[in-house]
Amino acid sequence: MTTEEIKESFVKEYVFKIVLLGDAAVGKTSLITRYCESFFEEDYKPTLGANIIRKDVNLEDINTKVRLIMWDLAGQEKYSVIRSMYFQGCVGAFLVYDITRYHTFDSINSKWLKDFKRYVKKEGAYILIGNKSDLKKQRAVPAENGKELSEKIKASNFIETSAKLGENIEEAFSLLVNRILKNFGINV
Ligand code: G3D
Ligand code: MG
Repeated sequence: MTTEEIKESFVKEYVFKIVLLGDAAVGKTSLITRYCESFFEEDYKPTLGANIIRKDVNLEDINTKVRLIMWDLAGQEKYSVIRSMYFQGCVGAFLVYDITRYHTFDSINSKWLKDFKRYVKKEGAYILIGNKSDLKKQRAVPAENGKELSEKIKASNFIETSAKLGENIEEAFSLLVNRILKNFGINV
C-alpha cells in the first residue's frame, strides 16, 4: 500500500441533506449555483416542485468527505403538499432573506424557521443569511438586525452574502457543514 492508499482507507464519508428556505427571489438558487460553479449536478423533480443538487466536499485536513444533497424549492415557494418530504432526513438549513426587502426578513421567523422546527426535530443546524449584500444603496435591513435575529432564534451563525459577486458563499457553506459535523459529534 502506498501512503496515499493508506490515507484513503481512513477517509470518513457522510451524506447530509440540507435545504434552503426563504421567500421567492431572495437568492436561494443563485447561492447554490454560485457555490457549485461548474461542479453542478441537478435533478429536477417536477412533481415535488424542487431541485435536488449534489455537491461533494473534501475536508482533507480531517480526512473526511461530505456529500451535500441540497433541496431547492423551484418556483412558487409553495410547498405545502411536499412539505414533509422536503424536510425528511434534513440535517441543516440556510434561512435566507434579501437585505433590500424587509418583509423577506420578517418571513424568517414568522414562516421559515417555524416550518423547519416543526419538521426537523432535534439538532437541525441552521444559519441565517442576509443575501444581496452588494446592493448597498437599496439596503433595508441593517446588518445589526440580522445579528440580533440570529441570536434570538439561536441560529448557529449569521452571515451576509452576495451570490452575485460570490462573496462569503464558501464561508456560509463551510459554517453550515462544520456545524452539522459538530452536531453529529464529529470533531472539526
Ligand atoms: P430564489 O431562488 O430565492 O427565488 P434567485 O432567488 O436565486 O432566483 O434570485 C432572484 C433574483 O435575485 C435573480 O434576479 C438573481 O439574479 C438575483 N440575485 C440573487 N442573488 C443576488 C445577489 O447577491 N445580489 C444581487 N444584486 N442580485 C441577486 P433576476 O433578475 O434574474 O430575477
Ligand atoms: Mg429558486
